[in-house]
Amino acid sequence: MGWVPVGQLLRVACIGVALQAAACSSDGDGASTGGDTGDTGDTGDTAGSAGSAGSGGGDDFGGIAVGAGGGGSISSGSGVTGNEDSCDGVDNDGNGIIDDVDAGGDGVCDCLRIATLGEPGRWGEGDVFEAWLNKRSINGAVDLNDAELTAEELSKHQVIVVQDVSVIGRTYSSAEVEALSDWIAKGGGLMTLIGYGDPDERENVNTLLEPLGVGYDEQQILPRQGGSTIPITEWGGAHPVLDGIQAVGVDTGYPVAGEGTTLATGDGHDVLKALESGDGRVLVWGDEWITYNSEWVEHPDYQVERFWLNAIKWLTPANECQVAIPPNIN
Ligand SMILES: [Ca+2]
Ligand SMILES: [Ca+2]
Ligand SMILES: [Ca+2]
Repeated sequence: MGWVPVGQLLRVACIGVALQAAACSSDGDGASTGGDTGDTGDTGDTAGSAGSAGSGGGDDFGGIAVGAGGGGSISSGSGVTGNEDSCDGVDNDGNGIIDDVDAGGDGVCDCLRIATLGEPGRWGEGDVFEAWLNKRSINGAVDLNDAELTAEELSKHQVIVVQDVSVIGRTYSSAEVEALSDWIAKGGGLMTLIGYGDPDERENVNTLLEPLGVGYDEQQILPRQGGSTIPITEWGGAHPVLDGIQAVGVDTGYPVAGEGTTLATGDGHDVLKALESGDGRVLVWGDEWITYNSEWVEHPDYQVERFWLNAIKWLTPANECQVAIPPNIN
C-alpha cells in the first residue's frame, strides 16, 4: 500500500537499482529519460536481471564479488580474510562453527542457505533477496515461491523467509505445516512478513504459524498520512535481533499476536515477536517494507540493513555460518 512522493521516485529508483548493480551508472541519465516514474514494477524487473548480472564483478556493496553461476568462488575485495573455513558443511578451522565464512566482511555468511516462500512485494523499491542478499553470499536466496513444503526440501535450507503467500494458489496442507514445524524444531530459522495488500494474505501465513501459537491479527495497522512508513521506535529490551536498532518503518501491516517475546511495538500494536521452538527460532514481523532496500536508502534514520543482519544471524543455527556483523552498518 506504499506511496512514494513523485518527487522522490526518480531518485529512489536510481538509487535502488544502483544498490543492485551498476545499472544506474551504466544508464547514464536514464532516470531522466525513463519518465515512467510511477511504475515500481519496472524497477522490480530491473532488480531481477541486475541481480543475476551482478556476478560480473560489480562491487556495489563494498567488498565481495560472487563467482558467476552461484556456488563459485567468493573473494575479498577489501583484503578482509583470515578465516580458513570453507562452504563444505565441515568446521575446517576447528573454531566450533561450521562454514563461518564471510570473505567480504559484510555480515552475511557466504555459505548461508536461505530461501523465500511466496512472492516479493511490489510497493517499495528494490528487493532484499534478489539484490542485497545475492551480493553477500555464494548461494544467494533460493526462491521456493509455491513449492510444496516437504522434509526433503526444507532440509536444504537454514533460514526461510515467508513473503506473500496469499498468491500460491492453495492453502498449505496439514502435511506441509507439520513438515515446517518439524524443520523448525530441528534447528530451522523462520521469519514471516505481512502487509502485501491481498485481503486474504493472513490466511496462509497464519496456517504456517498456527502450531507455534502465534499469528497476525485481523485489525490492520492503518497507514500514516503523507505516505511515509510509520517509524517503530519501541523495542523490547536486550535481544540480539535489536542490537543497534533505534527505528524501522512499517506501512499497512498487521499486528502480531500470541506466543513469543514481544520485541517491538508501534502505534499501540505489537509488530515483532520472537519464539524458540525445539532447536529452531522464529521471528514474526508485522510488515513487509523491510524487504525494499529503498527503506534504508531513503531513511538514514532507520536501521533496516542492520535489522536484517541481526535477524538472519539469530535465525541461523548457533554452530553454523555465524559471522560477525560489521559495526559500521546502519
Ligand atoms: Ca569454522
Ligand atoms: Ca567448512
Ligand atoms: Ca558475505
